[in-house]
Amino acid sequence: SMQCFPGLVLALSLLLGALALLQLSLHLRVPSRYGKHEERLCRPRGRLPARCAWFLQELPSFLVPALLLALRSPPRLEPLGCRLLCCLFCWHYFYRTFIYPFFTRGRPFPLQLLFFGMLFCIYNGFLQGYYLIYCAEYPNDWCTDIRFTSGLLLFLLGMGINIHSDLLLRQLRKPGEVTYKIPQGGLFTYVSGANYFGEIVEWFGFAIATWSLPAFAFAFFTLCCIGPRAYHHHRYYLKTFMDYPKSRKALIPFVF
Ligand code: NDX
Repeated sequence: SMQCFPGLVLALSLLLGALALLQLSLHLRVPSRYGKHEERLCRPRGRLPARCAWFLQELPSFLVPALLLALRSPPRLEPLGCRLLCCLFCWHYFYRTFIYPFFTRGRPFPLQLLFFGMLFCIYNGFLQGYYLIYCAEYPNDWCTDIRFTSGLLLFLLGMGINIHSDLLLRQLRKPGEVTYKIPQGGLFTYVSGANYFGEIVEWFGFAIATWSLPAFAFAFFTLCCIGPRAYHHHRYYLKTFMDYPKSRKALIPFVF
């Protein structure tokens, strides 16, 4: 059976951190070309309907850790690390893979980005899963540790904000519509990137609750990936809608 190679975890986490910096340097000025930041809309080739695309892209993030768990010798859910993986990471990606895509009303998604997105999800699913199953060790009273309780709270809060904001965005369109409107309600009252804010809070919560390098690397990647994207959404709205609420910030309520 598999065992823990701390060097592998360290190397993969550092590489994830490096990918985060690469992502930041590539997309700080120019947003990733999907959704509202894609110029050539009338090129149907090289795209997949949003539903298939998000399903396929996010599936490995659920499947890889779930497979790693299934391959583990029983009792599979005995160590706390495995339970954390199962309940937090796989729970989020269950939502993102099996629920979110089936309700999305997004535009068709570019195949090329889908390919890299899938690779990313395989990589990250393996890293988080491998670490929590084979490497993580927690003291018996971890569940009452302030890092665990506060991290879990942040995770749940972030997930709630993320799911609620995704729902508000979806309700802006009727089925088949592809136009953009001003998001209203929930945290959108304060920021343009409410769904991104929730997702970032969620993964920093996960990092604090698991107190692990791979999880901090992933939280950092999320910040570098969708933080700038929230800013680009914000600029898009200001440019497009004359009546866009002036007090609304890009990502962090009242701050930025
Ligand atoms: N997928 C994470 N980099 C990404 C896909 C692309 O889950 O090679 C990161 C994720 C990947 C990226 C992923 C990683 C980096 C990649 C990149 C491609 C290239 C890049 C691989 C994996 C790369 C290097 C070189 C470094 C390796 O038509 P539409 O789609 O715009 O409709 C939208 C609609 N909507 C509106 N409708 C009406 N009126 C409005 N005003 C509207 N505004 C939006 O709402 C969508 O249907 C929907 C949501 O849109 P949007 O733009 O707000 O969110 P979106 O970016 O689509 O994300 C959806 C959810 C969201 O909850 C977000 O938090 C989460 O997924 N997410 C997204 C991206 C990354 C991520 C989470 C994470 O890092 N944890």
